Amino acid sequence: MTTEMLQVIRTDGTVQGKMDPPVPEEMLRRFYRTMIQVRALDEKGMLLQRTGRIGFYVPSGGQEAAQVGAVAALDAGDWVFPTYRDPGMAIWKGAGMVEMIAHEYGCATDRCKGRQMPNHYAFKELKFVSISSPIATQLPQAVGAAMAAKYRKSKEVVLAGMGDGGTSEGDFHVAMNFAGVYKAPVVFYCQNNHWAISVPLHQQTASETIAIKAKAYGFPGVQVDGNDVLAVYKAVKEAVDRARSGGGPTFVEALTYRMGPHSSSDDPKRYRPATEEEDWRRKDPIERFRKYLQKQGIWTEAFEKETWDHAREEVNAAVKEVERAGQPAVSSMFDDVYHEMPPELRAQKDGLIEYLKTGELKDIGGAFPL
Ligand SMILES: Cc1ncc(C[n+]2csc(CCOP(=O)(O)OP(=O)(O)O)c2C)c(N)n1
Ligand SMILES: [Mg+2]
Repeated sequence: MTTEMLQVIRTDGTVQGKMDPPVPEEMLRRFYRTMIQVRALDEKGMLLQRTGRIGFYVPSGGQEAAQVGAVAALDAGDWVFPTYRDPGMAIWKGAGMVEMIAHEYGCATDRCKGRQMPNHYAFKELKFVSISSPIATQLPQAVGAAMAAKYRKSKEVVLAGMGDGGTSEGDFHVAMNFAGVYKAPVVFYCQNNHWAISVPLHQQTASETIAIKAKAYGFPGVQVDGNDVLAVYKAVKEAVDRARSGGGPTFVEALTYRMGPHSSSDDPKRYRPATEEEDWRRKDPIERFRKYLQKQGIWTEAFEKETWDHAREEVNAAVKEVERAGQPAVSSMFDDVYHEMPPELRAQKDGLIEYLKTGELKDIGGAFPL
């Protein structure tokens, strides 16, 4: 058990740890591109919400390295049980921008048919499991999936994501205990961004660190600089390798910061000092990785421009496409509930369709209140 925070890239972009084996250059570029895709999606997501085109958005600015470094340590066949602040994990696993944004709109082409909360993506074929809104409920599910993989001798590993706030839930302790006892092939991955909406970390736990809690459950816990994509990758890769080789769970705590509001419905100025945000802005994970790439001779201005242009064009084109899709048919809310629709529900559906024909029902939109 170590209480030292693992770091590879210092804030000035110089290297202090060692990547062994080294990360190939193409993968370094992909880290950068994906982090920028997440930020471009965020910029647009907040604008779309502020201009009333979507109801709700959850930004994850500041946590791009924590998302991308962790998911990159998995194999394609591994599972992610994410939180609502992990779009980078979905993008890395192969989710398309059109599908991501269709979900934000809950439009006719949204896979969730507008029935899930925005930002609660689900990509079955990518093993990116539908996001649970009640925090930490995904953790026992993730351990269950890991146990299933173990029984099937499949070598699949499960990443179980949570925030610092999630660690105060009963589900967190249930999952940790079960995984420790049965050596489930799971990596518990906590993005400690220091806030759970307006609740600061020191009101969340009296423990020295969150990672140290793993010791009580009988498996290793490590703390890593969550704004350092290489450190996150390294720590999670070790944990994934341990899980895959039968060594059981690991807990990884990534220290990071939510640079924006909790969601589009939150105003962090009401509960945290601006100086704290400024301090963390200086540790911006994208800036830090850019400096690193620059020092490695990989970054050029042309690469920067091309990466940002591509990310913004991709997002803008996706918005255009999604807006053409329109809303799901109101009558679709009756679908997928029963294999054969019971007569009372059929009557309600028919009644609603008749009522809609009167044209009395106008705009039923509005901001989601969370
Ligand atoms: C069981 C439960 N209680 C309360 C909430 C309301 N809620 C939504 S997000 C959140 C804060 C979670 O904080 P954290 O786990 O640190 O994740 P972060 O939002 O910082 O990424 C809370 C309390 C919820 N969704 N589920
Ligand atoms: Mg948090």
